Amino acid sequence: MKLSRLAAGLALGLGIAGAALAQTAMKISISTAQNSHQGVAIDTFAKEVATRTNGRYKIETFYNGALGGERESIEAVQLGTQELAFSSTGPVPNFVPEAKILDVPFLFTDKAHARAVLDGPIGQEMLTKFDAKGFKALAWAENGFRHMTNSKRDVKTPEDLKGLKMRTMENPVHIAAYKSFGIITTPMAFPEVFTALQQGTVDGQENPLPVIISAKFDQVQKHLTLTGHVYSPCIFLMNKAAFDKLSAADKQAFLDAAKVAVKANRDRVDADDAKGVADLRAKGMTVIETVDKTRFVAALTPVNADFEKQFGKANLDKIRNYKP
Ligand code: EAX
Repeated sequence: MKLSRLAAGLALGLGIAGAALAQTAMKISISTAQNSHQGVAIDTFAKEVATRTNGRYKIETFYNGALGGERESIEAVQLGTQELAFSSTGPVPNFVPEAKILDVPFLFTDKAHARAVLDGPIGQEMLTKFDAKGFKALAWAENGFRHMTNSKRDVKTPEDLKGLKMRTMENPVHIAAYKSFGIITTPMAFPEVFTALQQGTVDGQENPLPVIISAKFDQVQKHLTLTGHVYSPCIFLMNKAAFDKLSAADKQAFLDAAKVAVKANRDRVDADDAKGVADLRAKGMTVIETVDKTRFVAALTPVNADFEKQFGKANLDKIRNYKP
């Protein structure tokens, strides 16, 4: 064993990682709070990387958009000013257009379906598309199924969405679809959303329960409907040059760490989904749990025709009908 490695192992064993030893620090960021499904993901990743590299790599974790919103973080990773980011796919199509197809509304039937697609050949092949853009995409993770909240009224049918001013992600597929519902779309980075809702700049927003809970949107939103209109993946992105510099064993350590983190992330999404409605009701939100999904799907017929043209019906069907 090399001396530096021994020192690192010892330091870690004694709980004094960060002492004088050959250690490379890398940054990773999320736009949600530490106490969230995304926080669990990067905290687990940091711990796993430290263990698997005997403390030679220290992953510094940043929460709440402390290093910028998701688009800015991805930009920083592409430039290499930040080594890693964990992000929803919201702004990803601006960098890797191939990923756009995943954000099509009502594409996935449930989380098991989405996870199977992302972990299977379709998702894994898509991860390789990031290479040419300066990224190493380590793994898909999860944000969850997105639901609508607003401060104006209960949304029971797609007609109830008409005229609502809603913050959207900076994602062209979402924006096109939500316009088709009659929503007045206002794209905005996540760190600005709470204030925009509080000040009434927008009436509503849409996000998975784990995000709604961790961002405390119940404090500024009254009405929640479980529309589940879009499955929102997350992704672990690393600067390609930084990844390429790692030894083969360390590359594997990072990939394995991401895999363990994805499991923790998905488990937390499941836990939040299981208790989210009761939690948010207890905090004063009215929650509509069941809607006639076929009506929401039907409202998207015109824009779906565009999506079929843009992505190819065969490609969409391949995802829709995927069986592991
Ligand atoms: O990644 O921007 C969004 O609405 C995202 O879902 C949120 O930042 C969590």
